[in-house]
Amino acid sequence: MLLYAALYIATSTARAPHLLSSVSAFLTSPINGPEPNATASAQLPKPTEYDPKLILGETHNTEYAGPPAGFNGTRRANATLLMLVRNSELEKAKQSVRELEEKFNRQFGYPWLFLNNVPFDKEFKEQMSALVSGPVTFALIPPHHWYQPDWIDEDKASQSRDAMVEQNIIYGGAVSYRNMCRFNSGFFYRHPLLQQYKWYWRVEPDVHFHCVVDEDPFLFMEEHDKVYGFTITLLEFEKTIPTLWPTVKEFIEENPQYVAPDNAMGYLSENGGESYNLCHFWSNFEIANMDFWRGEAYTEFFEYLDSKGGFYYERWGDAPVHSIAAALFLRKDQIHFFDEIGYEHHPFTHCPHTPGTIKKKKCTCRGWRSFDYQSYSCMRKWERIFK
Ligand SMILES: Nc1nc2c(ncn2[C@@H]2O[C@H](COP(=O)(O)OP(=O)(O)OP(=O)(O)O)[C@@H](O)[C@H]2O)c(=O)[nH]1
Ligand SMILES: [Mg+2]
Repeated sequence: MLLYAALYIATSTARAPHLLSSVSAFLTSPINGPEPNATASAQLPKPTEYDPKLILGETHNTEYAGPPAGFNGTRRANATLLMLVRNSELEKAKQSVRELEEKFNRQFGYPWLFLNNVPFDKEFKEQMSALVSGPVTFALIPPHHWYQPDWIDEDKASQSRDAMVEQNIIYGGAVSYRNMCRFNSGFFYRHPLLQQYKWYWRVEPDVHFHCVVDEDPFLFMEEHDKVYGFTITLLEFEKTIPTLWPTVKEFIEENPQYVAPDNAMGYLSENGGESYNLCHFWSNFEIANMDFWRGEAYTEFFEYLDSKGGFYYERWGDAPVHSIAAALFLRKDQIHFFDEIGYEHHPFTHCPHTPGTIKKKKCTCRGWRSFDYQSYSCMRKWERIFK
């Protein structure tokens, strides 16, 4: 294992010398101390204990020669399969990976990248490497991309957490969940190992892929000028985002130049943007172009939201943050609904509804189980903007 790590660091830094300078920059950046509130996350090891070389990751299965001929032959997009995960979620992560490999990746051969805020353990790396068809990298998140920044007023944040616990709001008391939402909103695409990629498919532990994916979704996106792809759209818990929409409105009043013509505001709002209808794309599944997150509009947007502290003073999720940005800063036709990808993240399942697709894609889900037209879904609001 150590040999792999040494070899990988040697080869990756030789190929990309900027990685080393990025790591030095991370090392000199301010890093938070332990989290002050007595929540589960406060028990995490302090970020400074880890070897910064772990940020550059450890790659396994480097001898992989590529997928068998067929499908797209050897043409592949500049893409990675991406999972943020904890060591304790190994079995659930394996379940997701096994299904995506079987339904898609064994034929396409995209690399996997696993990210974690603590180092991956030996068991996780060994078992996952045995499961995937191609190269797989395990890497640490730079601490200052993860932990609550020290400019956050912790008294105010902890009062808000306590109030959310009182109201039984899911993950209302968790600092670690907030770290995760902020990381997924504004940092994952800045990880040094993601710089080489344009596209990612976000995968979570314990999800199901119900249909054969025999057309490359990355190439589809690229060839059809798509930027953001989803399978499930639903309503957000309002109590987790009370000031998000007013903040978005302030941002777009100050920066109207970022709002795209022919955007998807009609999906987000019933009254032209006066109020938010809570619709968002469920971001535990995303296939998207990171150039969008890295671009000026989203960078300014994320910085603006982050500066208001709502990831900690409330519990802003990456799903509404990504969705609102995609819906406002992209043309609506740059957002793609992947009907043919049967997908399940408890408690919701999307099963294809285009006639003939369930049979054609050998789906194991039943159409009637599909969440798409249930009351909590926003699919009708998505569809209405194309009528
Ligand atoms: N490394 C790491 N990953 C985390 C942490 N918290 C959440 N994640 C990952 O972030 C993603 C989202 O977290 P989940 O716990 O699935 O949150 P959720 O989907 O809103 O809620 P669930 O209904 O519990 O699935 C998953 O890929 C988790 O594995 C953390 O503290 N550390
Ligand atoms: Mg989840």
